[in-house]
Amino acid sequence: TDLAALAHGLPKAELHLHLEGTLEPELKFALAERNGIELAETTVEQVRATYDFTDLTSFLAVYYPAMQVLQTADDFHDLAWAYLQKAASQGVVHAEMFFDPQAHTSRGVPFSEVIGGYRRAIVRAERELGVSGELILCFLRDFSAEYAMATLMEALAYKPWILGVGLDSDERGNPPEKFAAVFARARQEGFLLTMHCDIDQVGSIDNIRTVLTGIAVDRIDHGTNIVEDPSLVALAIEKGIGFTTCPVSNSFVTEQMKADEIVQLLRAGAKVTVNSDDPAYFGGYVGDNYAALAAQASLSAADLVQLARNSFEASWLTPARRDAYL
Ligand code: ES4
Ligand code: ZN
Repeated sequence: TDLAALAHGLPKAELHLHLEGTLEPELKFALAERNGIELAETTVEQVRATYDFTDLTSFLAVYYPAMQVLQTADDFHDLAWAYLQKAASQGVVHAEMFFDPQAHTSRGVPFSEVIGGYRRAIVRAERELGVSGELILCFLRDFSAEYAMATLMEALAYKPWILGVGLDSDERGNPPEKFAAVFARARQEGFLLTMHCDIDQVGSIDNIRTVLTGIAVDRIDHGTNIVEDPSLVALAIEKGIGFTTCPVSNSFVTEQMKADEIVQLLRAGAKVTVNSDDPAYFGGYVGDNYAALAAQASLSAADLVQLARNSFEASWLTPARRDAYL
């Protein structure tokens, strides 16, 4: 339809994308072969058959083991380059991309290989695709705060290549306050801050309150449960906080897109954005997410234009570059 074409064609920023979540089965096989790794599956269909997620835990149980094929800077380059080309084909002109260094350093891959490869793909995308890219370092919240702090210290050597820090993985039992000192130090070092406040957890409204008023993040990833508390929604709007929602991902980890919550935030005037999260696993890149939400919530063309506009407003582009897109 025209709306789906608009969803894919509108120039947009992607603000919630895990680079490790862009590993398509075909590239997984190619990297396994290059690195001499034996995989349990031998066909793309067999790999996709394991993508039978019912919640975050069942997703993460497939997501982390797949990363073993990523070993050298070339591997990380090839992963990010494939994503950036695909994103460009769905209207992305700017991408602020999460990466999970601890998913690699914890299995012996040096931080320098990870970030060196990703950075090379970003420089290439700028030159060959006209797409700008930035990295956001995510700490894995199921590891210790000490390991997160050590990772932050290691990242300081690469400050010009890292725009901000985030927090992802399993939220249960790992609330934002566990990382308060790490995020305070990150802010001191000049990084922008965001955190996943996931959507399938009872009581997540408390975590949203903590990240808004205590940690004082610049953005919230997911966070759609905030609609449970209208006074918090008003506070987020007053602070100009962006929300990076991921409808297709939501439908996997919670069995619904959270379309009502996303539209409620859109109508309230919050800087709510639409993103792809882990597109290789959930089967939808960012344009597909705009289209899926539009179909589910009967959005208008003007709504899609507003969502794309929000993606620049909630981005961490410099004001001059952001305004050039508005
Ligand atoms: C993630 Cl869907 C999701 N939730 C939490 N952490 C993640 N890391 C990658 N995808
Ligand atoms: Zn995410």
